[in-house]
Amino acid sequence: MENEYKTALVTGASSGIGRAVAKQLASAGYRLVLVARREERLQALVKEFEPKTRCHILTCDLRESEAVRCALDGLPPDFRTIDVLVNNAGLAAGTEPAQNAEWNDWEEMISTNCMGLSNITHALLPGMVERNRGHVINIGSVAGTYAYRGGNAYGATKAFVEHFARGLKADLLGTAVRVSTIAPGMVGDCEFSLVRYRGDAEKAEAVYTDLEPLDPSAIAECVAWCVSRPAHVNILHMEVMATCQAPGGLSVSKTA
Ligand code: 8X3
Repeated sequence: MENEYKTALVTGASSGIGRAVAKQLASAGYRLVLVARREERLQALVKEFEPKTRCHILTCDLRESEAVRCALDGLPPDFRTIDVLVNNAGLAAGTEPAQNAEWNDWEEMISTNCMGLSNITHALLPGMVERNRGHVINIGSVAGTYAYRGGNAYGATKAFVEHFARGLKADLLGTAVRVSTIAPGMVGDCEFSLVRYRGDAEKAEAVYTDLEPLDPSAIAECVAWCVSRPAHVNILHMEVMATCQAPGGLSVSKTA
């Protein structure tokens, strides 16, 4: 049986993977609620999509649960029934070893990647269950499965994202609501690395020189594929790496 999804909400829709997902879902005929903090960027996206795709913009900070609830309550009636929630908003900050990391960076990653994602999921899930229709798609990371140097708190937040989805799937058993996590590896052509290196463009670009990373559209295609599976098929986890990337294995130090 085909699913009957009509409206998708994408967080972090103003750039990178979120923007690419919004594009894919727009071309698949979805009505879109686009969430981000930067309104001008969302406006530009809406200009690109309309009139073919109906869009509604929500500018709010996902870390603030009251603000999230107010924003969702204020959605116009024909945007209120969210069928697909794409939990994409998130960031990595810093690559220092844990013992040298900035507390603010950890706090920002934990509050955005875990709290923000939980806030909006908590707000939208009951409606999906009530309608017995919906799909939560989390954008995780290979960093949530494979630990690497400097990945510390970022990897841990993505492990949360991954495991949270598995927990949701367990709780949603017996309903038609589906849950997926897509875990990308290196994705270029977006702000991920620039944010991680706090705006240092040289360092950010160096990560992707002499190799071919994924681009955001590769991940957006995975999202579109997951949501378009027949209603009885739930893709729980997809791990997607660039061909040039592989899990690194264990390290040993003889000086410790
Ligand atoms: C980031 C994945 O491989 O760039 O989510 O650390 S990687």
